[in-house]
Amino acid sequence: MEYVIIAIVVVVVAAAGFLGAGVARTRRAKMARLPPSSTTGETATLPNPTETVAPSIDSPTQALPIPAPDVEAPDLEAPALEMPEPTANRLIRLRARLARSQSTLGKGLLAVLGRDRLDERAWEDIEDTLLQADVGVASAGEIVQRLRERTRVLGTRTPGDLRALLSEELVAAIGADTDRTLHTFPHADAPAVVLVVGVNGTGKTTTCGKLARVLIADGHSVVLGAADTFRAAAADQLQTWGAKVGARTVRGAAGADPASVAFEAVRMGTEDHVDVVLVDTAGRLHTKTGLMDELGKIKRVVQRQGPVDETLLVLDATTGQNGLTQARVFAEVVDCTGIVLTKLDGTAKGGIVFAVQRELGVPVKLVGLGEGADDLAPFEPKAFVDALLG
Ligand SMILES: Nc1nc2c(ncn2[C@@H]2O[C@H](COP(=O)(O)OP(=O)(O)OP(=O)(O)O)[C@@H](O)[C@H]2O)c(=O)[nH]1
Ligand SMILES: [Mg+2]
Repeated sequence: MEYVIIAIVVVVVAAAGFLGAGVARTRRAKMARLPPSSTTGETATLPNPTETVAPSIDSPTQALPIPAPDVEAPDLEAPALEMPEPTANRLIRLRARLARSQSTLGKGLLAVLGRDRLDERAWEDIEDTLLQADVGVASAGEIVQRLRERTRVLGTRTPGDLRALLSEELVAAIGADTDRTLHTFPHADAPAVVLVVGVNGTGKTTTCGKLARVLIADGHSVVLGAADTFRAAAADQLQTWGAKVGARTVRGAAGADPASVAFEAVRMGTEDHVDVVLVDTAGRLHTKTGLMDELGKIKRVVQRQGPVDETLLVLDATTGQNGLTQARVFAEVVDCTGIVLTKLDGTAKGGIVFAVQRELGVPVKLVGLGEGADDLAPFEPKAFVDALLG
């Protein structure tokens, strides 16, 4: 009998020891999946407005709260940070991306100027070529008039001289002296704030991601604000861009108030002494509140902490005059300070650069020339015209 009791005690002790080891292993596995407390490129998530729990938006150096045992911490492995390409002369390096516009607009113009006689018909053909490339009636008329006048006065005839004149006139029509500086320099006690707005699908989120890379390549630190809470995937998309270059993303729960996300992004940027906060916004909404009201609110709420330094309007170059009409509505409501013209690589209508500035009275500051991470270039009129004329 004694043997039986001793055997039972031994079995019970062994089983308890085995279970204890199993629990400890599970805990260690869960802790290993927690994001490291000092990782850059991490995410801060705001709670759903209906939640009563205080938001977990601590600075990266603060200890993270221990998760409830039944909550799986997301697998956030620290990615190897990419080093974006320097931005100097990007447009020159990406000039081949303008091939479609070059072969219609550039080659078309040079072919007419190369004719034996520059008669009435020739000037009409030049104007038509400009119009077909979406340069717009007013700009096309002006370019032709000035070119015509100067060739007459100067008696220019050689192809080389005509090309130089054409180039000068195109650069002048775009505005060689226009200030295209991106206002991204931080203030004494607050980051520079850039709002990115535009119709859905134009490339806002992509532009935020690419711009973060441009800024980081130029030595700035960046926080991204995912104020497009309309699509759940939008914040993920932005966060993916940010994580690659070590920019933190502030995001809210699906359907959260976009203005509160933008506010929090700026607050966090200020607290962390970051140089620039980039705020991505929605291009459409499913609530009754109009998109324009929403954008106005985002701007007002952000301005409680300091100025909005840039409001960039993203415009898809392939949508031509249609896109321009939609952009006009945005420009009227939010005071845009610059245009980002995307997808110039996918259109033969690069002339939209001329029309958009004239129509909206806002300079093109950046151009998108592809889907690649470093395919966003500061806009330089001379390099652009050189690329068009080949
Ligand atoms: N070829 C090309 N594609 C681009 C460029 N910029 C953006 N895109 C593509 O355009 C598509 C839409 O881009 P998004 O950044 O998601 O557009 P969005 O404005 O944020 O869209 P919504 O959030 O739905 O309003 C993506 O497939 C991008 O890769 C560009 O310069 N060239
Ligand atoms: Mg988007």
